[in-house]
Amino acid sequence: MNPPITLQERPITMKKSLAALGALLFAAVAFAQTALPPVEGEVRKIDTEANKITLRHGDIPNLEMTGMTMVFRVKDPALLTQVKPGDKVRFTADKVDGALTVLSIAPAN
Ligand SMILES: [Cu+2]
Repeated sequence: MNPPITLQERPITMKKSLAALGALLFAAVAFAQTALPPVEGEVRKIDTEANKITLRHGDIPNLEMTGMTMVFRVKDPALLTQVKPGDKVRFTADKVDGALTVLSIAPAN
């Protein structure tokens, strides 16, 4: 005698709902990463060798920072070709592997 089909289908349904949950979590994480608030700033110095940029910046709510001038690491070296010292910019920053990192940057005007 064969077991009823419904008993075999159950684990498959379970797997499907777990996959759906996983996709939802992934989407939530992706959204959280793209939802960083844009910050006003001005480029003071660019160091392409060290992959770093010095920015005078306004408030960065997600890092609980008020305005100051400081050095950031840059996530992608290509970002340093988008701006030059003296540029007014808009950027996003977050802590990546313990380092304050610029994730996006573009001239403000
Ligand atoms: Cu700062």
